[in-house]
Amino acid sequence: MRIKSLYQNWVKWVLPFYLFTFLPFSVSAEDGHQLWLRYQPVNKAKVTGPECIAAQELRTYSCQDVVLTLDAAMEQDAYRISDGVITAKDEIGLLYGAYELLRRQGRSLDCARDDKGGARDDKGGARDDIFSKPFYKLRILNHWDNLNGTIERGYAGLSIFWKGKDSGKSFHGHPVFVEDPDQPINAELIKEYARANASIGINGTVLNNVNASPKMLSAVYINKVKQYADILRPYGIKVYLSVNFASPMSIPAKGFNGGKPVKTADPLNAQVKAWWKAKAKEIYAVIPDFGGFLVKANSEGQPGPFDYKRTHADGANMLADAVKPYGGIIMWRSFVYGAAHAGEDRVKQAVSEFASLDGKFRDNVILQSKNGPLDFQPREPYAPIFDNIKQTKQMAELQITQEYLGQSRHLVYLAPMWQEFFGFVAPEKLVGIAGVANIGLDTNWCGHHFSQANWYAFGRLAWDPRMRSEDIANEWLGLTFGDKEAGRQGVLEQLLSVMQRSREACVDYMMPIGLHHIFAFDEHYGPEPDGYNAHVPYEWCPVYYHQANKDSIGFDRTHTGSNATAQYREPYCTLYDNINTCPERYLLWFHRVPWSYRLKSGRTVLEEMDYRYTRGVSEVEDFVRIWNEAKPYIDQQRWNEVQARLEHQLENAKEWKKVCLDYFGSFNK
Ligand code: GCV
Repeated sequence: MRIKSLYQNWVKWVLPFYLFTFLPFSVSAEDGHQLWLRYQPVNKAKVTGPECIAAQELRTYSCQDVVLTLDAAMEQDAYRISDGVITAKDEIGLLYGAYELLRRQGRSLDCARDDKGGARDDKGGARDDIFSKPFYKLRILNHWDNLNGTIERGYAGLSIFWKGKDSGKSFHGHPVFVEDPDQPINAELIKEYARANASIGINGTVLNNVNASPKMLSAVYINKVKQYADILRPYGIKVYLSVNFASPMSIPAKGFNGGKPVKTADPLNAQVKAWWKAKAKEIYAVIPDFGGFLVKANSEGQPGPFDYKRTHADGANMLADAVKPYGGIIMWRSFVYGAAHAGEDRVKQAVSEFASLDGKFRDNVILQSKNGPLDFQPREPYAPIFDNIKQTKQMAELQITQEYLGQSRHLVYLAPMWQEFFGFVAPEKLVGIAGVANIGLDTNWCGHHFSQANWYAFGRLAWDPRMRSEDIANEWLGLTFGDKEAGRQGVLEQLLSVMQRSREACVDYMMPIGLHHIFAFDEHYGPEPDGYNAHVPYEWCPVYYHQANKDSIGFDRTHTGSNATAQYREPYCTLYDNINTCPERYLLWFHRVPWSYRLKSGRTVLEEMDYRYTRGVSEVEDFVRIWNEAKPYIDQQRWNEVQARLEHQLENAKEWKKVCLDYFGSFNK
């Protein structure tokens, strides 16, 4: 009784009061699952032309009538939008054009400004005569997803592709998962994933970790890959797999040697070659447009051609020959250290291992290299392998998942960092781009709502690496938080400033003036500048990278030290080698300096650190302030979730500052 009367009173008095008072300012509930595709169905556009996904999308969401036309003379994936007509070579080009149209319309989130049809302002819908084509043919996500459902460096839950089951065992208090190939795939979720990727032009996906299990190539998993390929194909997305170089030693290949594995993985062995050919045939029989293989070989314990005294070229070419008849490619990673050149400065090892092999790779082999020579640090100079390889095709590997940039707990927008990279490595040098995905089963896909911006930015830059990070952020903010209301526009400008400043802030509060890899062991999240462990390779220890002692700090990579500077093209070789011309953002990366050294600011090294760490912290304080002020304009759930993470980021930034200044200060009494 009591509950009923409370309810009646609430409906009679409280609800109308609430509606009257708050509705004009309220924003609908959102959990972020829709990403930047928060279009509301309009269902009023007449769409003519071939019946395809583009037509369905436009019919549902477009505010204007659209004609779709095919033109066989157009380049693959390019589209033209002119006067309500989208033209492309095929249905995938039409789909890209449709998403561009919706993107323009979506920035205002309604049709109000377009009711009369025709051209709209620069935020709105169709502008006459848009022509666009992708800069790269290969725009590929790399998922570091394991077959047991976990994700290496994944911060947004378990894998969307692979499911495991609890083994009943635990490791350090965490349950141990094992593979469970019998579990069905989540077709609906994968379709949403496909749609999101197609909307930003991504056209390939590597479905498993580069630390690959040989089981990936077993029949049961190939069957699953086929199911994924069938869902992704209509969205223009090819599937690729990471392969374990020693797979022939443990997995049968259809039609090969009665299902028996081979005793070796030596790339020059005839049986091994035949095994890979049989495996390629088995895959292509069920996935005719399979993209090819990604390989991590002789790196961090993975098997590879060195195990048989063969070269990377021997290994890559053997695989290339196996997939060549089907149009497949091999993406061979240059992220190697500790094998053939163990003991050498780690940042030099890729060039040492690959430079002499340049020109020796098949034409369907692409060398895939991380943007920096070390490992996705908040700031690194560009990787000089891009200067040293001239005759072999190259791809850049960017890391969307923020392994070293606060993971999915810090708001760090990565496009400014990627843009910095393209300032050194001309986009024309590359044939494609790979991005290590930050996607998982979390409702909002990426863990942090703002981490979605990094997935989005990766796709947009893969389509056009000359896009400005600011324009991408602007686009994403408009689509993700909406710019319909006048008041919200000012807020979005503030958020844009947060995004644009966030990477530099992260560098400041984690590792300014060229410090690098001073993260806690293995987890790579918090600070551990004093990290040293005699049982792991020295280049996994933070102390290896800063080499601080009572007199000096920094890694001498000039001609007086490891001479890593010599791997750079001019003018960078000379510029970086000379302490007077080396940009101070790379100071301790390239130079070893006494504690008394003064930077251009006049501050000593420790004073400069103090200044930068403090600046990083106050930047995050400002981000918190801006987000708090944005509260009335952001839906509650997303606001709360971001707010909690920003508070956490601030705590972390203060911790970084304290730990690092205490530690480095202890040398410089
Ligand atoms: C997939 C770093 C990461 C590893 C990753 C490796 C790589 O070392 O910490 O998790 O392994 O890079 O890119 O292969």
